[in-house]
Order: sequence, then C-alpha cells, then structure tokens
Amino acid sequence: MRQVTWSLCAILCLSIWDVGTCQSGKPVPRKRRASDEDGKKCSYTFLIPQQKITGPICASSTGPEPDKDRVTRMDIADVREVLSKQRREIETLQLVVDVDGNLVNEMKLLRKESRNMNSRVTQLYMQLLHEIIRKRDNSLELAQLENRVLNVTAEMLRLAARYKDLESRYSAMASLVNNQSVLINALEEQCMRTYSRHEPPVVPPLVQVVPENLPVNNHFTNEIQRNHNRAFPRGSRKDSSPTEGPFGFPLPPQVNYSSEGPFRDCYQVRQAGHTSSGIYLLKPDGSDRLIQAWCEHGLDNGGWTVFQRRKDGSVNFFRNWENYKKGFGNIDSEYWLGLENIYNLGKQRDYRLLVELEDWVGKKVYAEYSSFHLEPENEFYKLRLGTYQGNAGDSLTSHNGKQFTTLDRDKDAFSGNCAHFHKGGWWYNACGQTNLNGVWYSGGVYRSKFQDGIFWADYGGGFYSLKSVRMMIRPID
Ligand SMILES: [Ca+2]
Repeated sequence: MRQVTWSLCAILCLSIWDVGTCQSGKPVPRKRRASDEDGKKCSYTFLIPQQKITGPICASSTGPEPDKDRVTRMDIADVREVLSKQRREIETLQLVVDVDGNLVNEMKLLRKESRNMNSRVTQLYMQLLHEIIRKRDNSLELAQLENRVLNVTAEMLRLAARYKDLESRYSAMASLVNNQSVLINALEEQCMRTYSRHEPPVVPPLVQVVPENLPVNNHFTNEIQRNHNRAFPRGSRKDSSPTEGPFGFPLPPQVNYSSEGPFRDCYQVRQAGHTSSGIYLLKPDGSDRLIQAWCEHGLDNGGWTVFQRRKDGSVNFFRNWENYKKGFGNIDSEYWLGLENIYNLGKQRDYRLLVELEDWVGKKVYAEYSSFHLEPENEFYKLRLGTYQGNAGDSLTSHNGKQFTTLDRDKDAFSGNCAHFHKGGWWYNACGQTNLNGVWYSGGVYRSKFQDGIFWADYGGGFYSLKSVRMMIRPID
C-alpha cells in the first residue's frame, strides 16, 4: 500500500513537470509517445515497481503499459537537474529583480535630486537675469551721466569762448574810453585856455568863514551851550532827560504812523491830542491834495510841521524844478515836502519858522524866524521871513524876498546859476549864506571846488557841512 502511494505521488509530480516541459517545447526523448509527433500533446508511462502482492490488486481499465513508457531513475535525476537549474535561474532572476529595485530607488533619488537641481538652476537663472537687467540700467544711467558731462563741458567751453570774446571787447572799450578821456582832457584844457583869454571865470563868491563858530572840540561845545542857555528862553520841554540833546531835542523817535486825519497842519494834530512824533496825513485849506508829513511833537510843546530834513545823505537833493515843487525823499528820513505844499500850508494862517542844526559833535543850535510863508508859483515861491532869534546866527535873512532856484530854473541874483555851484535848490541870492539842500558830506569840514555842502555860514562857515538839519513851521501863538 505504501508503495502504491509513493508511485502515485511521483506520477503526479512528473505529470506537473511534463506539462511544463511540453509547453516549453523541450524534448524528452524517452517519455515521448508516437502520437506526440505534432509536439502538442504528451503522454506518460507509469512504472510500478515489482512487488509482492499481499492484498487486492487494482486493475487498470487500459491494461499494462509497455516498458518504453516507464520512468527511470535517470529521468528523475534529469528532472532534478532541470529543477535545480530552474531554481538557480529563478534565484538569478530574483537577484536581478533586487538589483533593479535598488536601481529604481536610486532613480527616484536621482529624479528628486534632479528636480531640486532644476529649481536651483531656475532660481540662479532668475538672479542672473535680474543682475543683467540691473547692470543694463546702470549702463544706461552711466551713459546719461556721460552725456550730461559732455553737455556741461561743451557749455563751459562755449562760456569760456564767450568770456574771452567779452574780455577782448572790454579791452577794446577800455582803450576807447581811455582815448576819449585823453581827448576830453585835451578839449577841457583848450576850452579853459580859450575861456581864460576872454573873461574871468564866473564863480560865486565864497561865503565868509566864521572862525569863532567853528565846531571844534571843547571850545565850540562850551560856546554853543552857553549861547543856548542864554538865547532859548522858553526852555521848551520841562521833561528833558539825560538822553536828550543839549536843547531838549529828543533822540530820533521810532517811526510812528497815524491813519487819522487829514489835518490842516501838525499843530491841529497836536490839538487833537496826538503827542507822538511821526507821520501824519495833512490836507491844507484850499488844497485838493492829501500829503504826508512828519509832525514833531517832542519839541517846544509840539505841533511842528517838518518840511525839510537832512540826516544821512540817503537822498539826492540836486534836482529839478518839478521835483522841488512836488516834493521828494522819505518822510521818516531825508525829504523835501514840496514848494507847493509849503506854500499851501503857509497861506492858511501866520506861521513861524524854526531851523534846527546839528554839528558832528552832536550839538544842536537853532535859528527861529517870527514869520514865514512863500509866494505862489507864479512868484517862483518867493521867501518871506520875519525877524530872527536863536543861537545859530542869522544866515537866512539875506535870502529873504528871493525866488527859488533849481538847476533848471535860474531865479537868483547871480550871473550864473547858483544851483549849479551849490548843487541844490534854494532861495539863492548871489548865491547864499546857507545851503541846507546841498550835498551831505560826512565829518564836517569838506573839500570841494565850490561851497556845495550843507552849510550855515554863521555856524561853521561855508566849508563845514552839518550833520543834520530840520526846517519846520508852527502857527504863531
Ligand atoms: Ca542866475
């Protein structure tokens, strides 16, 4: 029974094996049957070893097979050999599969690494692109700067050429001027020679210098102070302070401007209650013009209308008739109120005139005239004065009754035009003992061919130019 079982197992194994071998087409010469010539079917012979039968016998329906189909030990050995060979091949294949698996992993790693590398390369490419764009912008900017430098350089060259051209033209002009100066000098000399041959030069007589009144140092100061104490009886201001001038004149006030008015004169301004000196609006009776004038309220109870002031040489007084008629200058500095305005003021009522003079050591003197007014323009603003009192000396009475003369209108008693010699406008005689509209010289004594400074002959002489001057009027009390 055990032998039958083993035989069946062997046959089963062989049948499985032969199915595989037949399907793979390998020849098995000793097991092939005659009917297998077409190679598609296999048949097997079952070999049952001889054994001693001790039980019932199972008979095959087909009967015993011939010997040629029996499986031998050799066949089994062959089968085993084939099996081991197949196993080795399977192992080999397994190894190959393992190797392939490793390769796949490596490939995956490589792909991942490749993706990273691609990302990195893209990033670097963008950086490179950005850098290229930046450099290109820098290049453009550099090119623009270079163009600008070139333009500036060209402009500099053009200016240099222009400067050189101007320089040469200036040299030519300077040479021409020099030649003309020489020519003018020659003509002047010729003119003077011709002039001197025919008649003596027409020059106004110099006013007499008054040595005792020269404002020099202590002697002058004491003299003036003494004169003042004697000759200024009204004492004007009771509230004089140490900061005021020697005659109670206040220090230069701050500019005060009032929009009230207009008033007929500064006396009316004072009567209206204004006590601050400054600029006020006036409109004299019979005049259709509003004017501004400086009202002095810090002197002798105030109410003085200032129509002329010199203090620093800031205004040119060598002007024509029209200027002197209408007025000029700055009200808070040097100015001339205008002949027509002075005429209109003076015809309102009876006025007196105060002339205030200051020398270069800070001392002030005055000359006062008991009455003052001007004739109308058709009388060329003839000066009308009353009697003198004061400590400056009377240098104005000699001008009383004289008409006004300017550089373009000669109404003086001199053969020439006094305004030309004294460089101002005034009621010149022939020509003058005073010239308060002359040239403002700094320092007092001045050098000039003619007496054209701001002088008051009786106070310093004709060659001492005063530091400051004011002329003002107020109604007679
Ligand atoms: Ca004349």
